[in-house]
Amino acid sequence: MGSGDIPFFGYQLISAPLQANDNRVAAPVVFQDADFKGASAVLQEGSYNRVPGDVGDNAISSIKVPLGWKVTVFADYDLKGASREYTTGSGWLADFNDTISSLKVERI
Ligand SMILES: [Ca+2]
Repeated sequence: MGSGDIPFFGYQLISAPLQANDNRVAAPVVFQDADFKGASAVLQEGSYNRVPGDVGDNAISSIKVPLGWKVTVFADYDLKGASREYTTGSGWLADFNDTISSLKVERI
């Protein structure tokens, strides 16, 4: 059984490849590398004046955002600087790659 397969009362649910905006994730997740790889941190609702967990400052390269959530990313600490809103995930943050220093997470 692969790591993405979920045993469920004797049945085995074979998971499809995760999509960028995957509502099977319960909360937004940020990743250090593109395509949802590398160190990651699950986000709760609220404001993060620094990037949480092991991902690090100026390191986020991809993000998953489930339906019903919005993640606003900021280039500087304390929710300052250039910002962008994500209501769907992205496997590559392009010009925001390795620039994020703080985040705001909301239910919408
Ligand atoms: Ca990175």
